[in-house]
Amino acid sequence: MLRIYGSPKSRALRTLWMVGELGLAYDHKDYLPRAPETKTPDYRALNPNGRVPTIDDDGFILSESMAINFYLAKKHGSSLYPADPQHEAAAWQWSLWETDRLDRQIVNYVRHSKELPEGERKKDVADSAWKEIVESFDVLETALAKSQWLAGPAFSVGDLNVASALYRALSLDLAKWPHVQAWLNRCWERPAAKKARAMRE
Ligand SMILES: N[C@@H](CCC(=O)N[C@@H](CS)C(=O)NCC(=O)O)C(=O)O
Repeated sequence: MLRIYGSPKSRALRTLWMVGELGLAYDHKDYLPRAPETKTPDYRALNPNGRVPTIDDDGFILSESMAINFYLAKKHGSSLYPADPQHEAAAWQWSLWETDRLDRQIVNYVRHSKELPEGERKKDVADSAWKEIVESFDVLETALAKSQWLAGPAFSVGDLNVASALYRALSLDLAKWPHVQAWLNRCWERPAAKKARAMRE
């Protein structure tokens, strides 16, 4: 049995979207980030980082949301895992790129401009995150102006990983990046995406 550790209000959202795409049954440990359950010796044995998500797939333990999604798509023979090595590499490229260029930046920007109580917001954190987001969205816009999807001719784990990581961008004005906006909408219109999002909201 597949067990997923992590609340939909965390990066486990990405895993929950993927299992929805694959139609997998799973047991869910709905742990919030930094919740006491993530600090126990038992959980630390699964994920020494104490973070979520983590999966236990019949004893195979894996963390890192993007790696989990590649593993699940490949293991279950899904068409979301590109068969063509170049498309596969592009899916990895965009997933790694997102982790470096947008993952924390989006969280920092939205938290420090909207989500945190006003007294806790830091303008310098929001401003420097936004500067990096603009540069990265320009890169994404150029790529998506040439192709509907990030890794080959169809929606893949590459799109899922990047679009799910951009959950907070759904609340931003993306008019300056029309191809990013249209692609993000296409991805989040998928039934499995809507289902995962409903678990969070
Ligand atoms: N790169 C990791 C990041 C995991 C991560 O930072 N998860 C957050 C929740 S979204 C967490 O558990 N934070 C707890 C902490 O910072 O102590 C992934 O993509 O899985």
